[in-house]
Amino acid sequence: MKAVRWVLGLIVMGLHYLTLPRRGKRSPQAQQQVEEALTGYALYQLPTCPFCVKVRRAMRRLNLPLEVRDVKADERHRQDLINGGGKMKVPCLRIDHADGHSEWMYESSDIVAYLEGRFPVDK
Ligand SMILES: N[C@@H](CCC(=O)N[C@@H](CS)C(=O)NCC(=O)O)C(=O)O
Repeated sequence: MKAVRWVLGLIVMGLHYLTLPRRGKRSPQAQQQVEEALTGYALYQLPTCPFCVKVRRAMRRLNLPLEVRDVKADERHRQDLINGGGKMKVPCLRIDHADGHSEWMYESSDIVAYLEGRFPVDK
């Protein structure tokens, strides 16, 4: 089972790198504003999880260099996800709001839709 998962992960990563989407464009000022806003965001994920790859591809398409936290490589991130989000499931987008509370968004499609609405790129 571990070997099957490893091979599938390799295929997912290979396809991802072979078909990397083009980075979206914004004016330099708009990009700077976006990057400042992104300091409150982090994606909890696993490198070869296909749903996480889907979100990372959207991040690239939308030119969103937000922090990516690997829940397998770092036990603290795993614990933060379980304690804060309530379950060990990835991908999960953490949004730290100005009033101090954190929002934990699960489901790759919801995350992609949120990022597309919040940080559109120029056409
Ligand atoms: N419908 C979810 C599926 C996410 C999912 O199944 N993630 C797997 C990793 S590929 C996971 O975290 N599994 C752990 C679990 O469900 O407990 C999405 O689109 O985000």
